[in-house]
Amino acid sequence: MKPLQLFDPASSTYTYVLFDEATRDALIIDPVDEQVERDLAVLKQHGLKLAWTVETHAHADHITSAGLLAEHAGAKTAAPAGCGISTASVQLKHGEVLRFGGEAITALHTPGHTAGGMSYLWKTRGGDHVFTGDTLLINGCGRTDFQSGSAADLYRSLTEVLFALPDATTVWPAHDYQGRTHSTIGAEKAGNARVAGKTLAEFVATMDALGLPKPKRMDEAVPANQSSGLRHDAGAVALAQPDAPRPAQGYAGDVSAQLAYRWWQAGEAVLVDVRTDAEREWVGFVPGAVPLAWKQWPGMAMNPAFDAGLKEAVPPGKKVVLLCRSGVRSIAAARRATELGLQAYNILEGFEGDPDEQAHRGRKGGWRLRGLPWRQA
Ligand SMILES: N[C@@H](CCC(=O)N[C@@H](CS)C(=O)NCC(=O)O)C(=O)O
Ligand SMILES: [Fe+2]
Repeated sequence: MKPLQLFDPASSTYTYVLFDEATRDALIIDPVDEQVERDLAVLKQHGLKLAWTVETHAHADHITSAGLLAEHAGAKTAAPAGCGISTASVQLKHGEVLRFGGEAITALHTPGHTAGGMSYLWKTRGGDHVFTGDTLLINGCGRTDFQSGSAADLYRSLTEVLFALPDATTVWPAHDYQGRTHSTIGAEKAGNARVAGKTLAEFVATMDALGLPKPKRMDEAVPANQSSGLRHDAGAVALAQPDAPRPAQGYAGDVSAQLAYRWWQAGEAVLVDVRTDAEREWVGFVPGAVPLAWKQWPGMAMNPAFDAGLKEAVPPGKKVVLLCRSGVRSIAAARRATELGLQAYNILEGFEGDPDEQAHRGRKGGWRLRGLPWRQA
């Protein structure tokens, strides 16, 4: 098995899709926000279900699409525990394993480029692969002059952790600026210009003398990546702090699932489910909700299909209550519905699949509201 290797030319970033050939469960390493549509298309083309998004570190040069992929593909987010990525649902420690179908990767703490950075080892029948982030690049390595970087730590990560792997292990870096795609541990150990045959002191002197300019997007990218790429979404911030005042929030308000349920039962409100068709299909349908996907991809200002569908679904005089999985898209959609003249509410916290149904995911099982026995037989 080999990973699918995808490239973002703007930042020279490699994104990797790993999957189990039998179950089609997949994991994506270092996805880039501008490439989210491409990545969703790749998943679809290969018939994959995205189980995890994984970061090697909090990147300084581009913004992750982890949060978007969690929303659009139902993935869970994982990141190294020491990277300050507080929104990731799994905070990985050294030696921990992430499973996707019958496959698994193991987290290896490889600090130096950043203090929390990790590499991931994927052992397959066809050979071993290591995803080295910016710890080990092809004939190079990540810089150590920002984000708690340390040349001495990087030297130890390279020589004691990565170079301790078998020589035949394929190396898949997070970047290459010269069009190279992969290498091996054996080749890097023997010939890497920065570290091969160098003492710690020589390596530190080389790194200290690099004098590279700061990445162009660093000030924007690091904080964004520490919230899985969702920092511009006021909804995500509001949900993280539900009691914070929200001036000019742009819609009628947040309601509990219970209140929404009562309005819906009484015929006062139309319930609109803004998740994608694929998500509904995979995670489950919400009984009584009108399906109307809200697309919130980068650069997408207009959503004409949503506008038209909403006007058709909501008769005059009725409220509209919007729901999604985590409550991010439903807030954006509620703002849009308000602009269209509707009295629009957001369901706080969104919906989650019924835990009893988890074993049967993909079977169009019923959903339930958090804390409410609202199920479809
Ligand atoms: N020119 C790039 C910056 C590239 C850069 O600094 N890359 C980091 C990885 S985030 C690095 O470690 N580069 C190592 C090197 O260029 O040797 C930008 O503005 O984004
Ligand atoms: Fe980096």
